[in-house]
Amino acid sequence: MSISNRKLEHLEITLYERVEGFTSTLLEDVKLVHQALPGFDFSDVELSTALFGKKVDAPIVISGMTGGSPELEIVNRRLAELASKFRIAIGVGSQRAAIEREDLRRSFAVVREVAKDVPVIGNVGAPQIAKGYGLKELMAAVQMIEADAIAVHFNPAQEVFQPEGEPHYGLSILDKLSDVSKDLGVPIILKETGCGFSREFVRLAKSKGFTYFDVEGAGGTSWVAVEMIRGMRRGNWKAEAAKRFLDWGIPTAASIVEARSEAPNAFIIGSGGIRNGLDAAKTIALGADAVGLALPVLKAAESGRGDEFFKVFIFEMKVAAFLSGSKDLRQLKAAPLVIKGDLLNWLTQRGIDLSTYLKMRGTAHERLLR
Ligand code: IPR
Repeated sequence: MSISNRKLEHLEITLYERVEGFTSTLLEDVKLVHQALPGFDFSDVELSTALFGKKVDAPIVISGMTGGSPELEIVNRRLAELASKFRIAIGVGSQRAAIEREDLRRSFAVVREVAKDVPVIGNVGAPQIAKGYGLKELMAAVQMIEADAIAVHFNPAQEVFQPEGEPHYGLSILDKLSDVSKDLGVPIILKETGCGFSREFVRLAKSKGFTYFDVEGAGGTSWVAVEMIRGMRRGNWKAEAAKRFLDWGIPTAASIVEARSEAPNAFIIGSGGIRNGLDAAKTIALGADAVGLALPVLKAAESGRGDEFFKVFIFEMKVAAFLSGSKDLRQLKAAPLVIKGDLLNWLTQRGIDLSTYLKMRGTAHERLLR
């Protein structure tokens, strides 16, 4: 099957089949502590910040989803219109198809055409780095959309169940990327795809100089489910095994803490199952600098409810900030939190001391907020 047809099938499956709800983000185990006297008016809450050198009205990224087939240009156009209107960042789906076939570039380039003044994030897969992509291909991806940063997606769980998958995940990937990053001119964001980054991964990546992470933990779209469905349609034997891995991965809330505890000064995007503005506020308070979300935006945009979606989402974020006594993002990053249940259990077993962690989170990000 061509890459283009796979892109169309991915979009159709994520829109119309069940691909989420197999496990939790564990954000329900995070409680922001209510403050009866916030100390300012609701209208004073300010969420604006800078991401990748550009001002945004809120620390929100429409995560990279699609592109790579002519039919997908309209989908990316709708997403870009939302990014532009709400002045938030936007990513594109894997650009591999268009790096390999120039005629597919428009389906990505439309994002920059429409979202002129907001951060736009490119995207290529780590297996392609393992198989030979280098500076030339990453430059092509950056130039295609005048990207402000490029995400390299790590998707071993998806590739291993993908009927035509390429689970190439040797350690050399990070070394090659680290080399490329010296001449690329834009930051490289290491991005998981629904299974989260562990503290071991972040420690290793940090030792090689990486400072941007998009954790995309478990609790949102399962790409194992997407490939299971594709496998079932083709009678592929791996589909049966995929059923056992539908809830695989590090829950988003746990992954944020794992990442931040290893990299206090990194720029961390919290993503994976963020479905409303309260989730988003908790994500920031837990240690993320920005939040990423995909499927709910896609569904809202495709049904003409994108404006309404972001209006409510940003309102909810502001309400959570107001009621936790946080006038801006700096205060939200240090807002009092109670962590309970499975998340507390997870962090304890992973050797993360919560009182030490809660004291260190929310410091020293400003350097990277350029
Ligand atoms: P490629 O890079 O091969 O086009 O990506 P894919 O089809 O294996 O998966 C893309 C979806 C991921 C990024 C969640």
